[in-house]
Amino acid sequence: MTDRRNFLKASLLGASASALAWAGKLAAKQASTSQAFSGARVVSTWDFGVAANKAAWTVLSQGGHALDAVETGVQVPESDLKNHSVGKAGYPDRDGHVTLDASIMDADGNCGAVAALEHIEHPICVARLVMDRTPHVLLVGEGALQFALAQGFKKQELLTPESDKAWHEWLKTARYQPSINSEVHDYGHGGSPGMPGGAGNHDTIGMLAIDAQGRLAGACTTSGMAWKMRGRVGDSPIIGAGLYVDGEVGAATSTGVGEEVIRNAGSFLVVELMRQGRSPQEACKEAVMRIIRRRPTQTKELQVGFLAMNKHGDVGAWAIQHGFSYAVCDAKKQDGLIPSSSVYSTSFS
Ligand code: SD4
Repeated sequence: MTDRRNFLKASLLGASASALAWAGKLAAKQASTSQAFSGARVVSTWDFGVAANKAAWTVLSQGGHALDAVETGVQVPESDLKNHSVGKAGYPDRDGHVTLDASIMDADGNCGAVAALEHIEHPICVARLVMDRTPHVLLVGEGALQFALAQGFKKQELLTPESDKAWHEWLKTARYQPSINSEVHDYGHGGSPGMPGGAGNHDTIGMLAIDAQGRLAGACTTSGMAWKMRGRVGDSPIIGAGLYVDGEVGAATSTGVGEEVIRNAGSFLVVELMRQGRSPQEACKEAVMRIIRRRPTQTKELQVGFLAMNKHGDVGAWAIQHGFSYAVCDAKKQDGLIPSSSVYSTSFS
């Protein structure tokens, strides 16, 4: 655990002085209240957001729509076989089924989502089609799969040998303790209690973008909590919980223990706080504090992080625990990774 912590600290420090200086400039920019929109930008949760942002940037840098950018971007971790918390190769539920949750939303309130979807590598694309081609917002389970297949998606096995092995390891104790894992995402460096395979058990990608025309959009996709109960759905596909976008104000997304986010309509709350005049960072902080105030004991040792962007493209984040990071990409810099502020400054063991 200590090695892992050191690795994580080193990684974050290694986010480098230049990233921090850049983050400082971003924060200063955000502090200015009458900031005009200054160009396209995409942000996303965790370190795997860097690669996802670059894919989104291929759309934004060519003048593409923010909605297409976020759909393109989050497909990167969905296909990444080393990533065990999003898409294919995600850790399964306690019965061995990989079930995926995803949502997508634009500035005008158009949105689509899928929950507990099995056998489809890119749930975000199915969510986009729920938005574009159905009168509904959310399809779940068998119905979501039926819709995906009817739209031409191919059914495939999402449980990789590596994830299957990790699941069998977990079955030896079958200890489910989502609250103890708050570390930053890592791809197999070290491990965490109850988490053979060395990966965190809750790292969703939430991505927010503003395009050259000032249009906002967001996407969120995850395999949810590893070893969850069959049928469990987290915050990620729930509009207003894991994702919310309002073109008049801004956008927000979340990561961490979804139950706490759902309880507080987290992303909606962040957007409403921005509507009342708070900066993205202040809004994320207040939403985190709201979660803690409502359940101070239960939330002491679990992670929730929010990431927000206002309609000017200013960005902010806050988390309960140390270790959350977010990736920022714009015309100046495509691979920024910024450590989020948090309520508790040290990870617990
Ligand atoms: C969930 N919020 O299913 C998701 C998991 C996750 O970072 O974030 N992780 O509860």
